Amino acid sequence: MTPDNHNGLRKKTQEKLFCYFCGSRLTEKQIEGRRRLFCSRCNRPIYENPLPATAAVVFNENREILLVQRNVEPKIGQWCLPGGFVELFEEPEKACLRELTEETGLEGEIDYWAGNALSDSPVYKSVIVMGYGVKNVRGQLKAGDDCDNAVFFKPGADMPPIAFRSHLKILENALAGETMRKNARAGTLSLDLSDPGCFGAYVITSGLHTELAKKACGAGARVLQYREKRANRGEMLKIACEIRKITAASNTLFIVNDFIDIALLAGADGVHLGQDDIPIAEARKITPPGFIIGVSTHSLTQALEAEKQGADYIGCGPVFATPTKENYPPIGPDTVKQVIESVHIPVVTIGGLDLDNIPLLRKVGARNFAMVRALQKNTETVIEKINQEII
Ligand code: TZP
Ligand code: MG
Repeated sequence: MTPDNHNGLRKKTQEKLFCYFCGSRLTEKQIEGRRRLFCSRCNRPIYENPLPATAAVVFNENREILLVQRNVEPKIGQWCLPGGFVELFEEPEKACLRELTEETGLEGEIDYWAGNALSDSPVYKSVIVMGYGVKNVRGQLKAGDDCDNAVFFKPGADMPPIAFRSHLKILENALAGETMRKNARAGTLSLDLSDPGCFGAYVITSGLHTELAKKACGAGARVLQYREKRANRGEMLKIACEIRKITAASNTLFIVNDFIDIALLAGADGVHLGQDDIPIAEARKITPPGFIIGVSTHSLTQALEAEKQGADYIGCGPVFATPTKENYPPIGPDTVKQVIESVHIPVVTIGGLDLDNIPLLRKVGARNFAMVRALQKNTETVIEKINQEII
C-alpha cells in the first residue's frame, strides 16, 4: 500500500496540477473530512475517484489460467490477468470481454462475478477492478494491445507472479468458487418457477436415498429433495454428491433438506428450510444468485410470511396426518385452498399424500405433491401417474 504523505493524501507520482474546468493552478483544502484538490477560481473541490477497470479470469480445458505480459506501465514486463479500463457509458461486463479480445484475440461470455478489488496505482492513483469469470472462450490466442505475450499457465509454481494485488485477489476468488460452480449446473435449471405447477410429483428421499433417486429420475421426476434427519454430515455429503450426479443426468432439480452447507458443497440447486431453520435473508447471504430456497409452512400466515421473505416456493402441510411429521396437526384441504389462492409462488402440498387422496387436492387447485412414504413402493408408477395427471 502506498504511504500517506504529510497532507494526508496518498503519495503520488502524477499530481493533477490544473483545474480541468478553468485551467487555474489547483491548491489543496480540507473539505468534507479530508484534504482534497481545490480550484480557488471555480471555488470548488476537484473530486477524485478510483478508476473503474475489469479483469477476466479465463481457464482452458486443462484448468490453466490465461495471463498476459504487459508492455505498458504500470508494471511493464510483468504478468497479469487480461482486462482494462471501462470506457464511458460502457457496461463493465462488455468492457471485460472487449479488453479480453483486444489483448488476447479470444472471445467469450461472462460466466460469473469474481469480486471487486481495489489497487493503488502510481499512474492512476486508485483503480477499482471488477473481476469476471469468462466461459465458452474461442478464437486464436494472440497477444494484442498492451501486451507482448498471452499464455495459459497452471496455477501454482509454474505461474509467474501476478503484477497487481487486485488481480491476485480476483483470481483467488475465482479459484475458491470453482468447486461450487463445477458442481452447480449453472443455467441448466429446467424448471420455470413462475409456473405454479412446475414441480408435479415432488420426490422426497428416505431410507435408500440413491436407489430411490435413480428410480425417481428414471421415471422423469422434475424435482427431488434429499431429506436425512439422522446420518452424520460427512456421510450426508457423500450421498448428496451421488444424488447430484444422478439428478444432473436427468435434468432433475436437486434440493437438500435443512443443510445449506451440504447443498452448496454438493452443488445442489437449492435448499429446503423449516420454520426453525436459518431465515431466508441470512441464507441468501451465503448462497449464489438463482439458488432455490423452499420453506415449510403450516398455516396461511406462515405461507404469506415465507412469500414475503422471498421463498422461491413453499411446502404446505401436513395436509393429512402423517407419522413422517409427527406433532404437527393436519391443516386439511381447505387451508391448502386458501394458501394456493393467496400466494404467487409454487405451493407444494405435503403430508399423508398418496394416489388415493391426490385427486381431492387437485380439486382445491393443488398441482405439486410431495411424498415420502407413498414413494417407497411403486416409485416410478406413482411419479408417472402424477406427472401425466392420470390421477
Ligand atoms: N413436512 C410436512 S409433512 C412431511 C414433511 C416433511 C412428511 C410427509 O411425509 P409423508 O410420508 O409423505 O406423509
Ligand atoms: Mg427441516
